[in-house]
Amino acid sequence: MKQSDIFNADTLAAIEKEIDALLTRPEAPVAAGLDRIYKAMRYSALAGGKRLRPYLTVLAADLFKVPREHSVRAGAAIELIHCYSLIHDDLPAMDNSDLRRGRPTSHIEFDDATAVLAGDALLTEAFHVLADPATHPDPEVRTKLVRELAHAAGPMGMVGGQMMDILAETGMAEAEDITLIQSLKTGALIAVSCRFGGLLAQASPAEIDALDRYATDIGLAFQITDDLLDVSGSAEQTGKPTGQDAMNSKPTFVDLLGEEGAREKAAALIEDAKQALSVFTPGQQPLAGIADFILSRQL
Ligand code: GRG
Repeated sequence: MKQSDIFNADTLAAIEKEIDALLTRPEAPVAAGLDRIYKAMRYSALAGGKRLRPYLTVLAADLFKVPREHSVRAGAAIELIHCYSLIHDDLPAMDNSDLRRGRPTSHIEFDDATAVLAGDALLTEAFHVLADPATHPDPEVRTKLVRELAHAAGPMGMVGGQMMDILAETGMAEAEDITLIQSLKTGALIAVSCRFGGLLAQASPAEIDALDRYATDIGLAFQITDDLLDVSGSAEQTGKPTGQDAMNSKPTFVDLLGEEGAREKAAALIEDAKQALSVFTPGQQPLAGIADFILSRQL
């Protein structure tokens, strides 16, 4: 299944336009350093990518008819955090990768210091965007968005998962450990992307829980398909080096369950994710489509 079969081109264009606008350098003051930091932020954040996380925010918010101007902006803030994590993950001190989204990584194109700063700037800018009244008129809603994203991206979320992943070694991890690592490293940001739809709408706790269950399932399935692509995909297809998990001795579901078992687990998670959406009948089809895309994705 191709991304263009499932993702709406106008929605993707609106997300792209928002990220571009958010990363436009204010004209003053004139300084080469400011030109360089914006250039590096834009290089990584406007370099393609599936835009899965903001797309999920928009679709989850659509369930409650949240104005697109709010959901696109809130989703774009999450994408800035995602782009920061990719820049830092590719650094020599972490995965030491030279290819991302089919292009040289930030530290190769610029240098290590610029890549660190570009990541830092994308991270901090995300919260600047969320705290702005343009994201939502109600300050309580904005505070919840900031709090939930900080939690998902921080030590009990993506950063904590990345630290666990760095310490983990193949052969030492059980299914439970791998699930915890992946649910923090990759799953937390995917989960908050969906929860944002409910938070923007001030939806009920039951509705937010249903979004959370859907997101937790697709997040884990997403990581399993990422591991499968690392084993059987190519750099031309994925835009990043493959075979990295084995090279870095990273424990994955493919090690634990084999390729077939990992595919079966991903399929079961996707079925459960679609079940979780039943509370949103009849509006759940677009989110169900994303779940199917995750299972069959080739990039
Ligand atoms: C450095 C704090 C810090 C965290 C890094 C997200 C992450 C944690 C590392 C990325 C490494 C990786 C390959 C993780 C597996 C799943 C994943 C997040 C893949 C990349 O996301 P996609 O496929 O990428 O959505 P695009 O380019 O489409 O946005």
